[in-house]
Amino acid sequence: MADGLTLRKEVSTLQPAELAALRDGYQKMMAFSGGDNRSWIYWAGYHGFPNFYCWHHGRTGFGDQQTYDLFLPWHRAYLLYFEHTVRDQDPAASVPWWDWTSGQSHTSGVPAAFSDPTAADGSANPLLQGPVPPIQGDPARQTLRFPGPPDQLPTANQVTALMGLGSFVDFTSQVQDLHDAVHGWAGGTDPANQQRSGDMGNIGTSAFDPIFWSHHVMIDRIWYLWQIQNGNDSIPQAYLSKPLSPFALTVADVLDIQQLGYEYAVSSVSAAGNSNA
Ligand SMILES: [Cu+2]
Repeated sequence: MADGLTLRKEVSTLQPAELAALRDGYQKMMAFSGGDNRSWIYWAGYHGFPNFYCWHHGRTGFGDQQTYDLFLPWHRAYLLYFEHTVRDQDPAASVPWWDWTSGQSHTSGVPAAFSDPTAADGSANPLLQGPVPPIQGDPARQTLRFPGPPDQLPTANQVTALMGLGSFVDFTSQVQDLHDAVHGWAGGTDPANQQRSGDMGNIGTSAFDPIFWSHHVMIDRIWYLWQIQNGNDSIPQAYLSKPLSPFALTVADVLDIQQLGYEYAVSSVSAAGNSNA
């Protein structure tokens, strides 16, 4: 783009060349071995196994007995670094959001971009599955999904209701509940083996599934739309200086997405029926 911002789009609106660039970037990351800081396994390993840096719901730990919920800012920083890594492999790629409120998602479930076994050129689709390293004696493997019924995904009305929450603390809690529901929906349980569940439902391995990133871009975009409507004044003061480890950013550093170098496309497929420009 002319202004140098990376434009994130809804996955079903990607042009063939944009989808090919995304697949190329992911494929190249997946080809590096796990110890390489350009690899899929390396980046997914910040969220869950083996490093577990991710934030979900409130917790203490800053030495002041206060509960903090850094879910939204932490994942914004994480997506930013991940997207830089993807773009190092293919500069034409950006990480799209998956609008799980869309009519298409409520009819077909997981978007074809993520569920097709092959890419346009007939090669294996790197958005279908991601590599998981050996964990506790289990061998290396690929991620699995057992998605639920499409009409059980959260609705646009549920997202619209969140926009009316004036308090950041309320908003972050309730948007996480929708986020949790989509993780559980996409992971699901193997109908042929009730003991086996999909990775999206498991904090330890969800980030190895390529759809994780587009689910979190959807959440990040909902936060961005909420920020346009509600501003940042309700974020508790004590949050602002908190570090988003292991990233060299604080909460205050990630409040302005344009300053971070990216922007969301205005889309007809828009959560909350909101267009933002
Ligand atoms: Cu998540």
